[in-house]
Amino acid sequence: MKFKISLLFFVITLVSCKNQKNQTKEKQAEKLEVSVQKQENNPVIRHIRTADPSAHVWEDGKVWMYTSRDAEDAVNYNSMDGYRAFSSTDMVNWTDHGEVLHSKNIPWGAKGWMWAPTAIYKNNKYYLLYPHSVKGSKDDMRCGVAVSDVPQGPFKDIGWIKGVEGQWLDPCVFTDDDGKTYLYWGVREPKMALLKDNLLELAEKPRTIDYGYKNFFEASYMHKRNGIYYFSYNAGLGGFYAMGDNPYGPFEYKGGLNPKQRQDHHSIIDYKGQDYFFYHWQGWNEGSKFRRNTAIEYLYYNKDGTIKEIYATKEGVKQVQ
Ligand code: FUB
Repeated sequence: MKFKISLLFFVITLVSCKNQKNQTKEKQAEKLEVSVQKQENNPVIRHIRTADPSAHVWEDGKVWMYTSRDAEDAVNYNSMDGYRAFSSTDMVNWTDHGEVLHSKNIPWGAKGWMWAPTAIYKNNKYYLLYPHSVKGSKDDMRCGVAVSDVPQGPFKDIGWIKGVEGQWLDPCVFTDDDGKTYLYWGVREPKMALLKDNLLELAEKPRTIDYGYKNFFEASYMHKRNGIYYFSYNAGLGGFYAMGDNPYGPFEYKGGLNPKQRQDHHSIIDYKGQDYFFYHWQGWNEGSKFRRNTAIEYLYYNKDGTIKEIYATKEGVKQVQ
């Protein structure tokens, strides 16, 4: 009898232990799921502050991103100095290739004032184009050009684009399927022109872009998908866009792209069949308008080619396998 009771007690203990184990496993699984759902991938670069991301998928199949740099103690944009290159194959883990161009290596340039860069692969070389102030002046901003044989730099300055000296802000270069490269730029009034292949001269007189509205402020961007040309920009209070059927326009205004972002300076790529939106935001670790961080969101098109509005998230995008 004594033996039977002990055996019963042993079985009950065994069953309850098993139940407890199962419950713990379930709880652990639940926790894992919650932490997977809540994974915060934005901002994508955290060891330094980066802004104005110019993203590209180059010939090596990797995603490359060139950014400007915000100082940790910045209280204005004058102290922005030195562009950086980052690469990734999965959109979440980024290799920092370090500084690729600094104002001290630009013979004509002032210290600091290294604003939003853009990049292009042409003539079997990699180029950075960047708005930068001339030595001794802050108003005389030009569009510098620097070149490298490899995407990770360093880039060597080769001068500025002739014929458009003066107020320069935020160049964007776009190469169409026929190999022609266009330059977009401007503040308050967007401008564009065909570039010569040396990238140092315009091939025609600049034109003002007709985008069907009047809210342009800065950060012109051009990309093309399925024969549609998308001209996008920041209005100072959000990102907006317009669509057209050629690189010159006129473009038809379509409204918000990233409409709640005070300033975003975006770029757009397709990587492995998914579209991504790169931009900067201020919402992380005591960020401010001078202490910005690069972030990424998914971008989705509607059937008619228009773009679904994008909003900044902490989750960002998931790792590509
Ligand atoms: O990063 C400096 C300036 O702020 C850029 O040139 C603008 O696009 C804005 O992001």
